[in-house]
Amino acid sequence: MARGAFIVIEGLDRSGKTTQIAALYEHLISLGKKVEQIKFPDRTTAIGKMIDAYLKSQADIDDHAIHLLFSANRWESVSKILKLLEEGTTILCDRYAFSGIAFSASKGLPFDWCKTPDVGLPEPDMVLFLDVSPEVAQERGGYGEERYEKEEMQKRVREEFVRVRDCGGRSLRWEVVNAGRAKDQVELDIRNATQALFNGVEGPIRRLWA
Ligand code: 2DT
Repeated sequence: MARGAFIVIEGLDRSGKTTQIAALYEHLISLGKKVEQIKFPDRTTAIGKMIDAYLKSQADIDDHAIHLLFSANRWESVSKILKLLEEGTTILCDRYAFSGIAFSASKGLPFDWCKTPDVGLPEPDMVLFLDVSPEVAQERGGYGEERYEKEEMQKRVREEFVRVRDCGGRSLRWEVVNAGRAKDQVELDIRNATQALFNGVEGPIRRLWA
């Protein structure tokens, strides 16, 4: 039996990640596929609660320490991810290690240092990067209240995501989707890009940057 596909959706705030993941999820359900949505940070765990307090500015945590907590928050989900994939379930994942590097590096932490704790995580079969300009994000109602939701930070993160893509390694499939267009158009692009994965994937789950 083919294993499930591991699909990660990355992007800036206001890029439509949540909407597009929900649309792809419904599409897969309508095709009768086994599919699960997960998201990082997973704010429900003990580590996730610390991250949540940090993002809401209720706690101050050193930049290095919070980076490691974001990574640990992924590692604590690895057994669940592998189990789902092995039983043939497609995973749609909202943010992953790529956000981890882009956000921390944009605060000035060394890029390679940021990458290290996530080396060896399950590698996605595809990363869809939903790209919007800061101008479009502003038109969509601007940013929210959390720590990183400021225009300057978002601009730097967008630049860091390009570096993250370029360090992806040979096997990583990274697709950029122009998410500045109408919702339906973006939805169609995402469906077309991911379609070949809907019946599962042959071969083992690779490890990220390993
Ligand atoms: P959401 O708004 O999607 O809940 O994200 N972030 C996320 C990091 O700084 N490092 C990480 O490893 C991850 C997964 C991006 C909350 C914010 O947390 C940032 C936005």
